[in-house]
Amino acid sequence: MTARPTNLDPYWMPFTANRAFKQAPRMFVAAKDMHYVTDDGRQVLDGTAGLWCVNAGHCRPRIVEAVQKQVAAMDYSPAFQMGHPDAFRVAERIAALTPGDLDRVFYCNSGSEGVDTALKIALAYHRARGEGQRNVLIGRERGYHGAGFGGISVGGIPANRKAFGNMLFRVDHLAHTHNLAENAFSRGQPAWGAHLADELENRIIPLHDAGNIAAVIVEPLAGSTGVLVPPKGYLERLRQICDKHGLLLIFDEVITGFGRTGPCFAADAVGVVPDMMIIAKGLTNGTVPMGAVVVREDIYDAVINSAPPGMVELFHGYTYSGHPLATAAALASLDTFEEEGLFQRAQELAPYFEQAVQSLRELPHVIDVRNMGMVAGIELEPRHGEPTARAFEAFLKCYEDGALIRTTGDIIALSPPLIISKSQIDELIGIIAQALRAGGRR
Ligand code: PXG
Repeated sequence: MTARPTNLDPYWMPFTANRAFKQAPRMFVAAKDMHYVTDDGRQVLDGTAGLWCVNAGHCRPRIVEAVQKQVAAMDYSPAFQMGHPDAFRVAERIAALTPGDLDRVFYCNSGSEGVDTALKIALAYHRARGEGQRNVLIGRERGYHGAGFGGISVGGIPANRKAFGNMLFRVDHLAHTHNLAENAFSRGQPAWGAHLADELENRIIPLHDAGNIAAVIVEPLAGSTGVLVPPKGYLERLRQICDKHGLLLIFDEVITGFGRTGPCFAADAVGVVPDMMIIAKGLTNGTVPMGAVVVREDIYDAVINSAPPGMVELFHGYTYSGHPLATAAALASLDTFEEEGLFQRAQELAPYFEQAVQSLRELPHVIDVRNMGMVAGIELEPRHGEPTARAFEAFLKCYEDGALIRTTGDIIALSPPLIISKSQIDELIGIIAQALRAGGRR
């Protein structure tokens, strides 16, 4: 079904300017490796791995075949009080990939559900240990943790919160780490900013009392709000403070997982092991929705052992937790990552990618370029009285010229599939440079 539908009205599109889109729609109808195909037959180079998820590139045969085979063999299996073998296999594979004793895996279907699940497990864990008063959750400004009520509560994006009023109420936020005066044009992790973690100890803990706080949740690298790379030493410092006061540290690795920052997880890149990790997106290479929360074994044990034998221990889960199509896609994706050494490739390609994106600093209105692994943010000076317009015009121009980029505010975010070649990096940066030059006239 590739012909353009005549009626675009019924579909209420997510996080999209519906009216503008429906006047000038942009539609993809096919994808292969590094490219999408538009409904008017143009190839578009994917600079964003879809929405940060297609890390191995599009329609990879192994993944396609695994899903096709699975849908014909067993379409669905009940998630509660029943199991199917691949759900256990995927959990074992994930546990082997995640660092430290992150060894128990709870499935969901998206990052947003993963965030809610992690927050609920944190609360259940403290309660199981007789510390149910620990129920304050700490997020961070400019954090994105999906669109559920839990996620927008600990998240720190004003626009995602302001229309919705009711949120979790025992929540506080750390300051974000973005500072152009100190860190503009940093390559990799910026040098300035580790001390920002001290706010947890100096302001938040005294205010709420450590004994009332359940968990701190952060994206190790904040993606959605414009690629905010963690300052050197910052996440280490958060870890130390959480340890000192018995707070769980949750890393939301929905974007950073599966090679985006180089190694499998950002936790590996910075050498910090959280108590829980949320993953989604790249887990199935974007093919079938799937998310998971990976927790320390003793967190699982505490919750499990607090319930009477034979009883359900955690009253939480989803109809589609560990869906057979998702587990088939996950196994095939993890095999693909492994066979192709994609995380290794990401690390090897990162310096070339860095050089290429940093070359954009000379272009009109570029006020910062930042990068880590295979992710980069290019921040533009907002046009007076028209915030977001400059970046969105660049997005439209790139799309016309054959490249998909992502913008948030006046920041361009790049996160190409890890299979991108050097010449495709050059092509992507060339198209962006042209768009920035064109936009530079205003
Ligand atoms: N946590 C993080 C860190 C995310 O980036 C979610 C949770 C929610 O995941 P789901 O699967 O519920 O959407 C996300 C999602 C963008 C963009 O371009 C980012 C996301 C989704 C769509 C667009 O920045 N991140």
